[in-house]
Amino acid sequence: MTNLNYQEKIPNNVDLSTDLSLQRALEHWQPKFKNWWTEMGPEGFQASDVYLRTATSVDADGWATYGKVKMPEYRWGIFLNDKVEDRKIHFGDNIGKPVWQQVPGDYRSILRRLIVTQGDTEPASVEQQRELGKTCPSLFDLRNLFQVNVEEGRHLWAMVYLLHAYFGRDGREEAEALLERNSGDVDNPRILGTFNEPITDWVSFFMFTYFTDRDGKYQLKSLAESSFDPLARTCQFMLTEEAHHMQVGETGITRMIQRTLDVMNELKSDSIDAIRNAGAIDLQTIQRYINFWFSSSLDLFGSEISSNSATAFANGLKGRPDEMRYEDHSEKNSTFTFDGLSLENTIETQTIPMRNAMNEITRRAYVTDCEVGLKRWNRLIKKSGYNIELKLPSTRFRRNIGIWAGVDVNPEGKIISKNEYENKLGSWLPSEIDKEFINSLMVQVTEVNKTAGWIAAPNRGINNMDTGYEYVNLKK
Ligand code: BYC
Repeated sequence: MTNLNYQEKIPNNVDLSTDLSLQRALEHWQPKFKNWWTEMGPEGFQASDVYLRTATSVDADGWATYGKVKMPEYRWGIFLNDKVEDRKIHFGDNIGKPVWQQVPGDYRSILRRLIVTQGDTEPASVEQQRELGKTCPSLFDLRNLFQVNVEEGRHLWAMVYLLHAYFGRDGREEAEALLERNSGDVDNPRILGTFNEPITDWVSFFMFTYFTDRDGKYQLKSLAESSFDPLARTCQFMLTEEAHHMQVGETGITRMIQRTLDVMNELKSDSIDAIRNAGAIDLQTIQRYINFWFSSSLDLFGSEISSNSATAFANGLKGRPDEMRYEDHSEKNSTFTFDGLSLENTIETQTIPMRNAMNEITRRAYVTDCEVGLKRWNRLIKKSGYNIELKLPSTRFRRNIGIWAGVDVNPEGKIISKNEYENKLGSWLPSEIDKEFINSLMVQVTEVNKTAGWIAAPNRGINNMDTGYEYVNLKK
């Protein structure tokens, strides 16, 4: 187990002080990161004390140390899981050879692209969420938002370290560019679609942390298998932090549904108007938000048939999540059969080389994981005596990347006419009226032990603290 070095400007467990030019380069980037945080990070609250967890070592006991911190003073640093001696490549064409401690020349540009794409999402999400503090439903939720934000900032550090340490000058240039692109910027947007979608309300925030952070989990799991050992070790540690972000999403949606059910029971009605008049969010609206964020997040896995993913797998750069669960780690001659799109625009069974299906395999593992929450929420609804079922739309619905991009498909997965699609799409996604209603609920609640009326109070605090603890001391 490696303790982090907190004496240095940049906390790290990579012996940064022994590589002076790397240390200098990162110390040069650090004030730029801090400027970016001040300009693009959480709006307001920078002077408030927030009950945050910070990593002090990468082992089970030390990676989460809790205490009140002002966000700009958070100790962003570089932490990699410990090295496994004699680790060998375990998938693709080079099985059994030692993993790489340096970037092989042949794979330099593809590895850099993977790292830049991953790195780009981290600050993007902080930018997307920057206004949410103004409408937090409770101090507990405000603290969770900031915890997610500082850790996404740390995940950016994780990728920037790799770029600086292993990619020379172009790595340094890419690290600068990660602070220059901005979410939603018309001229210089973030790389992947979902990270340019605005997140201006907490329903979207919980959906994003449930669905989009879960994409993060699956992409990180794939990169945690990489034969480029520093990338694998970095992603392994990021995954420990990522779990909390998804938990914020899952418990947030659960509390929202719980509040709706409580209101329905009080009213003895499932009338949408009555629920809304009572200040709760009807389940139909929640379904439309699920449709939006799930379909958007599916695009983040790339195309169903992808030569990029085949190359990344063959070369041992990016594996499948939990690669060891599969029997064949080469997949050189195996095939994958799935429902694809025929030239006549109909759904037809197709068989492709397994390696070209790696994006789709990862997406399927993700969908199965998403379903766990849905099952839990539906149990809650059923227990309250209502016959409404929340559903994930088909993976073919509203896609912008891959074989289903631009194909008119309904949430059940059926190809329909363009006319029908255009007429109905509005009813499957949050409408302007829905958004206005949701925005009307977004009022800041910062009194200790109080929660906004549209969401149930949390039933567990952070780190065994009381739910009513003052998680953020606001500076007036
Ligand atoms: N939007 O062969 P294809 C997270 C591009 S989230 C725009 O289908 P490939 C987080 C693609 O770049 C996880 N463009 O896909 C969550 C390619 O462009 P080129 C982020 C897209 O390359 C919450 C072309 O389409 N992790 O961590 O196999 C908060 C055809 O590509 C999109 C990663 O991204 C899109 N959605 O795979 C904070 C992991 N999808 O080459 C953080 C690293 C595809 O033709 N990235 N394209 O110019 C990758 O593994 C891969 O780049 C992708 C795409 C999975 C994204």
